[in-house]
Amino acid sequence: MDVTRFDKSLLADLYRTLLTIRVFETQCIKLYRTGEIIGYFHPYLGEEAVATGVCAALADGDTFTSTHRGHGHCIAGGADIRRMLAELLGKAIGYCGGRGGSMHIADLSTGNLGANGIVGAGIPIGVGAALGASIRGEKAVTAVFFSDGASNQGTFAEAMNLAAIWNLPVIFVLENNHYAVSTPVEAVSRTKDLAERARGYGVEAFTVDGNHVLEVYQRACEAAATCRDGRGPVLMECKTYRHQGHHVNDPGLYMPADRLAYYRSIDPVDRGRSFLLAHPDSTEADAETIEREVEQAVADAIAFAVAAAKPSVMQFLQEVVE
Ligand SMILES: Cc1ncc(C[n+]2csc(CCOP(=O)(O)OP(=O)(O)O)c2C)c(N)n1
Ligand SMILES: [Mg+2]
Repeated sequence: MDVTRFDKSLLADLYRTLLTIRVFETQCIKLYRTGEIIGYFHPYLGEEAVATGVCAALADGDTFTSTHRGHGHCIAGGADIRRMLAELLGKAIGYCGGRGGSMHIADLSTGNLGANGIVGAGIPIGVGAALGASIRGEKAVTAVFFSDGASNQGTFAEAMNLAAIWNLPVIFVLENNHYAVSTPVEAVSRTKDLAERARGYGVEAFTVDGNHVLEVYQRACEAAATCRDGRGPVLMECKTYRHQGHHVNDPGLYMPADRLAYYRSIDPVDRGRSFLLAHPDSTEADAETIEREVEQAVADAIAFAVAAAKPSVMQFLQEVVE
């Protein structure tokens, strides 16, 4: 792929988003280790190009649904990382008032219909949003993020079939990171490419390198155009790999060292940096400026969230007992 044909500003934006997810989660894991963040935490490290490329292809008014591994979708969708961090620290200013934590962040102002702790549950929610947009005659598209494990849930089959018969504007984004907890995808699927599953429903589908942000972006733009033309849905399978176990306390010993090394050699953030630098008008200083700004933004978000107030008991109960 000729990366020099993309605008420098797009390459810079993509690198900034990739790096923000990387730095945000790396810092959050430190806060987790010191006990400031509690509960489950499923890192998106290694998968950043999927959310970054897909969300960059979405327009104002589009929506998306997320998963238990949702920080990347949230950030790429445009969420305020200060309020995300506040949520992770259980603070009142957090996206769910400090009640939801990692797996429940939603941000309707950026089209984020919500992370979800139930595997596969975001798929029909996204299809419902697309049905609503289609009934209202809007041109909006919904991206539905889910992973290989969720593609074995009944919700996938039912939602896919409904989206197909109603030609709904849905981009099914199958983040194939090759594991559902410790179960390798090969153990639970006979198809080499999970994209094949969509074709059985008469749905256009393709497989992309999920560690290549420009490939993801370009194919997501095409998928969005297909959906806006009334020829949806589309499924894009993005092949990627986690940098670590299923959640922060899973050592991931079942992940073969050579495969981990391979995927680290095509790290999405490093590649995003090299795509920016491949542009004839880019300099090393451009990348360094982004790096400084991202580090600062995450440091500011941590300071903001640490200083923020915890909810009072009454605040905490609001909307729960009402
Ligand atoms: C319906 C349901 N079943 C089981 C679980 C427990 N669980 C949480 S994450 C997970 C694995 C999901 O794998 P996948 O869909 O591939 O997502 P990934 O973790 O790879 O992003 C499981 C089984 C759950 N949260 N919901
Ligand atoms: Mg998976």
